[in-house]
Amino acid sequence: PDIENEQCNQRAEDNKDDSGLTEEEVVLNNAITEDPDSEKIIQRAALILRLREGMNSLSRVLKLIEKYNGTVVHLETRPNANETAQLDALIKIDMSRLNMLQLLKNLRQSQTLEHTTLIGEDNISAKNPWFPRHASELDDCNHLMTKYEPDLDMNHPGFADKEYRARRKEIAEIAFAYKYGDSVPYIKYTETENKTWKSVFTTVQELTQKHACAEYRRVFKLLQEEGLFNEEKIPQLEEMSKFMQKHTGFTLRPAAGLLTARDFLASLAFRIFQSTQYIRHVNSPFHTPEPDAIHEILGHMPLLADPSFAQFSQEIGLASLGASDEEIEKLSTVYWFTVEFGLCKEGGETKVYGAGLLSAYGELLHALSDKPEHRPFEPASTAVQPYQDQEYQPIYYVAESIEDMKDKFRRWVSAMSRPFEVRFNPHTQRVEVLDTV
Ligand code: HBI
Ligand code: NLE
Ligand code: FE
Repeated sequence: PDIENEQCNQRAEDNKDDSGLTEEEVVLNNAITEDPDSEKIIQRAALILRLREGMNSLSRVLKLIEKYNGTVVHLETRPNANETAQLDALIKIDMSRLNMLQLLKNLRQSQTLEHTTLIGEDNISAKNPWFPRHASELDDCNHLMTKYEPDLDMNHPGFADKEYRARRKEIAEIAFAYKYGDSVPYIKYTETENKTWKSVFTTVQELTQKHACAEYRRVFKLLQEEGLFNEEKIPQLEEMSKFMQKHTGFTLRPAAGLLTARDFLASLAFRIFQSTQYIRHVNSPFHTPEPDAIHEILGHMPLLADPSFAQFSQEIGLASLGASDEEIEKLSTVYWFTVEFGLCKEGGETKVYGAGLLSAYGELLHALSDKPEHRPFEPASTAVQPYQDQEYQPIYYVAESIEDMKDKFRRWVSAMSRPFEVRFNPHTQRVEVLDTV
């Protein structure tokens, strides 16, 4: 056995350089010596070990972790499927990077390996993704999707209009410069922009009387009474923000354009709505494929000032934090068929609560006609229904009521596989994470 061990050590030696480190350890080591903070940076890692002498081996490993000033944050064992005298263990530890390297070296050395085998190691950051924990961190959640921009899309009504494109840029700059805590900058809208508003507003005002859900009509009236909604001029986002804050705590921050679904949904977790501030092109007042301030103000803001709808909006936002890409896709599809294009029943009639319909009368009338298909809202199937974001929808989902839609959503979303839970603490305005792994 001694000879065998000798050979074994010799082979291990062959892979090492003069300093006695393997190649990957050298790389890691170099990174660490260049980084004066490596002693201070505590990282979390997961080790999967085979413990050859069961609990005895476990106590050796734990002593070793203690020696390197590590903290065990999670420990699980189970009998090895093939060799019941052995245990497999999952140990998650917090430890400085420098000590982590030493610990891994030690675990790999033959002395420790007689008792344990290091099967896997993982810096678990993939399972612990970054997401904003406080509204101030939304300053980093403003990634745009390059879709339907007048500079890029030849079908955009503003594509050939140089002046329009320059105006869009000017207003986008305001959003890029915005930082948490600022009030939303005032925009002096042009005569043309106010004219566009007027033509949309007067039609929406008339149509929503008859076709919008009761929750929308209630707040719309309030906004008119307070003078914020009138046909003459586009309301300022800062004033809309103050109005919503008074009713539900929702506030606004300016967005430069269509944001990624992840960034857009994240802000909702903090009861913050990222709103565009530019106005659609004057040649297409009644429908635009991309969000603009008219869509945000007429479509979204009345319902964001409704307590129950605001609650739903925050819950879909909280569900998105740290979700996988696949889950984000499902959440944004549900968002699309509810918040953007939802229909609901009300006293035997079908009404509209989707913002994309409330701000686009062409599509509103289409949605309520017998042309498109109406299906009952069911989160699991709705979440995987491909949708159309250039033209009118061929399918709409009808909820029994907004309240019922919210209940169904809650039941569905609670089965999502995120390995932790989040909750919003209104006192600190922070999202708290409860590890359930
Ligand atoms: N970005 N600025 C902005 N406004 C929206 O309404 C919006 C968005 N990004 C994505 C999005 N809406 C939704 O369609 C879902 O993907 C969440
Ligand atoms: N089609 C809507 C409108 O014209 O107001 C905007 C939809 C944004 C998703
Ligand atoms: Fe929208």
